[in-house]
Amino acid sequence: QLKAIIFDVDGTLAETERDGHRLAFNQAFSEAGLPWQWSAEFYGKLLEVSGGKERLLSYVRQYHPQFEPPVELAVWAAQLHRQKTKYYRQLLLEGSIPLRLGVERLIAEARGKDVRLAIATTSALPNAMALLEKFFHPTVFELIAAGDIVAQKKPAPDIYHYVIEQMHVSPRECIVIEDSQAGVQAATQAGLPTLVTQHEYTQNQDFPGAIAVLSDLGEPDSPFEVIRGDLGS
Ligand code: XBP
Ligand code: MG
Repeated sequence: QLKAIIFDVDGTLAETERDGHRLAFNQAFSEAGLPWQWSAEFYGKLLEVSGGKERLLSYVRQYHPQFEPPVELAVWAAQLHRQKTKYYRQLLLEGSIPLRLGVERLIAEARGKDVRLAIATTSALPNAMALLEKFFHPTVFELIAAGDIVAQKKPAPDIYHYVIEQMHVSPRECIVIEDSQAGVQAATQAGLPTLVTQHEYTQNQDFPGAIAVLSDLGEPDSPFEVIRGDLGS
């Protein structure tokens, strides 16, 4: 019996990376007087590191090892990330990023059947909230677990362990919806059955342990495609 659905945010509820997080980072770089600009293609590579601050630090270490920030590198990264958060929230509020196909429908159906709903995301809480507040009533998700609430970000299972513990559910009574390999790794390591809705940045990834890989969540007039796996299991 399905008791809860746990959703990832970035890439799963909405395609936030290319025209959201990436552009916000670029705006923050310009504002800081830095000549760095991430192309959509290059950002796909950077996405191997989850967490915006972690991604930024890994980029600087790899591509600008001589960069000398005015303050300690981690402090500088946190400051730049705060500015990036401001720009990201603006982009979302302007309405440039819609929900993915089928997300709203599935959430409405789950609510109709008293299936509990929660969020498990790597992105910073203010970023996740900007998206959730724009599209959903505050009572829709009983738990929103985000960003630095746990020590280790995805692919570590910490965020999913946290959600299971807070909700007092057995992992087998839940379904996780994720879009990335790191997300699947995190969820399956916590014993959670996981469905993938892939997209441009994750279409070449493997999702070992996932129940199935889908094109999206689908709508009656635009059904999803099963790319791998078996929904009957
Ligand atoms: C999302 C992330 C986040 C976003 C950026 O992963 O890795 O870091 O890219 O958001 P997931 P922040 O979908 O697996 O949660 O800058 O707020 O970290
Ligand atoms: Mg994701």
